[in-house]
Amino acid sequence: RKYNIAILGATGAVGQEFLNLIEERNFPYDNLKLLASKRSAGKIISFMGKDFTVEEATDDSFKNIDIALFAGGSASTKFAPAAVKYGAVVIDNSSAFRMDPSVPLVVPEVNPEAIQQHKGIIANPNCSTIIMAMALKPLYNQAKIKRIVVSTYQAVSGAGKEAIDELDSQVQAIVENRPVEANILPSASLPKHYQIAFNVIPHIDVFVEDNYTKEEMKMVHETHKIFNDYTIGITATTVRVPIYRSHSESINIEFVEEVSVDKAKELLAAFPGVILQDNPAEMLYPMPLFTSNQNEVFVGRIRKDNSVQNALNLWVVGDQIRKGAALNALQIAEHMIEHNLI
Ligand code: 2RA
Repeated sequence: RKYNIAILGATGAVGQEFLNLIEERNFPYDNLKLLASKRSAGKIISFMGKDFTVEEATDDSFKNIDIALFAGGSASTKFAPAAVKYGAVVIDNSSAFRMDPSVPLVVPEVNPEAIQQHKGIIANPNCSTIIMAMALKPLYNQAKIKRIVVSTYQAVSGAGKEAIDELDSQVQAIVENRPVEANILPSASLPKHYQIAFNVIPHIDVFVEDNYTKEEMKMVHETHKIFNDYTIGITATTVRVPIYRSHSESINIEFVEEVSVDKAKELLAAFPGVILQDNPAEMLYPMPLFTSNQNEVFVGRIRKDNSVQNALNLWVVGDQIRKGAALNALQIAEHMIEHNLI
């Protein structure tokens, strides 16, 4: 069977990756509708030898659509109800519905069973949460997790195409000894902006309770929901770094019982969607240089944390636009097709 697909946010970094992946994975589509804001409507995108004109999204855009892939942003809140009303399954990469009890929050390799509870919308977790969840799940299957301390090193792609372009232009300006412009990071909506080239910014999204950021609290609340385990202690520090596409994460995990380094390596190497890259003698460890544009999440630098009982340190790297967003969403659709859920 083939499916009628709509991509909302087709002209952004995640929207473009949806198209790359649909082609690469030979996703069974019949009709494809590319939707965006009024500003982007009219753009021509050539895809698989055909030219598609990007249309301005309206409620009626979702008539006869089977699967609506939402790249993210405020448009999700606006159009999800209409898409569901028209009978489409919405797979939404925005944060709008992630904590809604009636909306499954899914990483297909981690909690696929949640998909069938959907009421029309399935939420894609935040990129940094997905990447961490892929490393946690094989270990969590072995031993319950008591506490997680995570620090992230997040690519500019997480802040969209404009942030990627801004890193580019800042590096060019510095190389050519011209003044550097900063208009996007930490977030376009904030009153102040900082240069990201040759800098790191310990601020992603906006500040919330206890001077954590929304990004840090997403890692806490979304991980609890995905694992359906609200007893795990989680604390996060999320940082923007001058990297184009991959998010890196330093994760310290405390288990209720010992998980040896060898056991952890065995479990991670066997987990679908994870690649173990851990051989210090060969200087082998995950780096954005190797993980960008890849589908898997890469794990290395696995060490016993000798400062406390039953704890390990991991270094985890994954492509934010692929597994962190577009690939995870498309895999949810693939899972639904495979299990006749759509
Ligand atoms: C970021 N995780 O990296 C957020 C949203 N994609 O900016």
